[in-house]
Amino acid sequence: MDVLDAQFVAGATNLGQLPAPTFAEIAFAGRSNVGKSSLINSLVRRRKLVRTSSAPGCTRAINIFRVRLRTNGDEAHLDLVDLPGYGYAQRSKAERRSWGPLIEGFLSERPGLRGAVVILDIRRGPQEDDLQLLEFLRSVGVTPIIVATKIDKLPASKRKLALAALRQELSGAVIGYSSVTGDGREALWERLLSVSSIRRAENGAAS
Ligand SMILES: Nc1nc2c(ncn2[C@@H]2O[C@H](COP(=O)(O)OP(=O)(O)O)[C@@H](O)[C@H]2O)c(=O)[nH]1
Ligand SMILES: [Mg+2]
Repeated sequence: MDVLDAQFVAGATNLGQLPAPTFAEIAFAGRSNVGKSSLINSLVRRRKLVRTSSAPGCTRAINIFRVRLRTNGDEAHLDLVDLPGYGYAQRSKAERRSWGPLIEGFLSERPGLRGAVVILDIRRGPQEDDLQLLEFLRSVGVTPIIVATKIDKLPASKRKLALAALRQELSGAVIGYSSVTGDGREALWERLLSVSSIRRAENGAAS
């Protein structure tokens, strides 16, 4: 799997501003500062495609990035959708409430959405709002792809145990990831391609 190209397509602070979907889409969601932008940059191997920040909570828009990739000798496109971070405690309640409809509206109404990557910090595990998001995804039938990031912050001896505990707590698959070392990148791409039906389609009919 090679990323041939990745570029910003559109950003919007309300759903009506978004362009109609063109290719399969995967959403990325997580608490502010969990490492969502870094994860997208690491996936596409562009250091600065998505702005990362040490001042949390400053991305309020939905941003779409288009990736052109090659897998099994064929080219395909996939749109990665960076959703606003949630759960930033220092924001006002009113401001936090205003984000819910944007995130939930996108996840429930966007045709062509194939799955949602839910990003957790391996050191903290799921917080209440992460669990709410997972429940919401279940209720609208969007496939969750759970990623535990920043695994480089744990000593290697503790990673396996932490991942096993998370898998048990969430009763499902959890992909360990580090945007610093690239650990987990292949596993996550494999999951994204399969959820997007890109791999299956390309193995079958020519396009
Ligand atoms: N050590 C380490 N730091 C990370 C990782 N991912 C993100 N960070 C750091 O965490 C902070 C927040 O990252 P960012 O991608 O902006 O988070 P976002 O708010 O969820 O988009 C930044 O200082 C990043 O450098 C990771 O995998 N490992
Ligand atoms: Mg970000």
